[in-house]
Amino acid sequence: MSANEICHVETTSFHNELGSKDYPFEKGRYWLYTSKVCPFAHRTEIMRSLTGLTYHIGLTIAGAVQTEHGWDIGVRYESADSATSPIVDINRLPGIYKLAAPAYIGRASVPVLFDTKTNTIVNNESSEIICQLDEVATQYFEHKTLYPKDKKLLIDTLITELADELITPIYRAGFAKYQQTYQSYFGKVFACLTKLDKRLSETGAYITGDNLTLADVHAYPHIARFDAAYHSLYRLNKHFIRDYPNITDYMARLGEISAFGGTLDIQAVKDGYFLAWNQPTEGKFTPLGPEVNPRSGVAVAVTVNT
Ligand SMILES: N[C@@H](CCC(=O)N[C@@H](CS)C(=O)NCC(=O)O)C(=O)O
Repeated sequence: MSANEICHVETTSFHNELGSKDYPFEKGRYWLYTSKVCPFAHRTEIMRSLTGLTYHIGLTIAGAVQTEHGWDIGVRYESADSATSPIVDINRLPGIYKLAAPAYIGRASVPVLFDTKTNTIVNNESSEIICQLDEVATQYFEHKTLYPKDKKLLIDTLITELADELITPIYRAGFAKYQQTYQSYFGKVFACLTKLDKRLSETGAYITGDNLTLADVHAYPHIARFDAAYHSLYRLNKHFIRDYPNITDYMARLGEISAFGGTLDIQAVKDGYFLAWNQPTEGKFTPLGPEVNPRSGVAVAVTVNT
């Protein structure tokens, strides 16, 4: 399998619904597998925390550095949040996929929302998982939805824009094999950041206005990884995020919310990207700079004291 084949713009295979007849919401029944490096998995950690579902859905955060054997859930990421996987005899995430669907031969990606009652995978697509967490928490608890009916169209449009104009181009540039391909996606990434900076100068606190929505949960994880990882690893080096004043303020604002800033670990992100087997660099070591705000990921200085 080549690096391009496992690039993050690939699709996922499990699309069941938490809260449906087959997967009714029950305290303690479902389990999330994530990794600190993965921005898609990060969305689900943010949402689990924002909804208060931390008390109802367990979490195993895999070791941040992925190898060719898949995510390591045996030696998990050390934190108060990350618990031992309930499937104790399986140490690698591909084993969980095999248990859930023995004939499955696709990627064993994070995030995974797993059903411990039937040993099946409910869903492995972050954008769907976060919607489902939002819905379940709104239905059963006092969570105020981040996907209100009157804003759905706007939120969907912004999420699609972020995916097509920022997130996918980040990976396409990063894994490009030719100058021209790299250049064209490089241009798209920085055009989108300029557009987002302008948008944030007009909207107020968050992407859609004064209230936090699912669009912010989509935006934060990739932007938080930009200065420390994508800028150098994927050669997206026209600007740092810190060169965009409104995005910088926005990221600082989100970083103050514990579900966002408290779930970001920039060192784990850097190790995960720079030491992984499937990244576009030969040297397997982690760069020392830039110095970033630990709650937003935005560079505070581009020099580093060694
Ligand atoms: N579309 C998926 C993407 C998930 C994804 O690409 N995860 C990556 C890490 S960032 C992964 O686990 N890759 C492992 C592999 O492909 O083997 C989502 O949004 O959940």
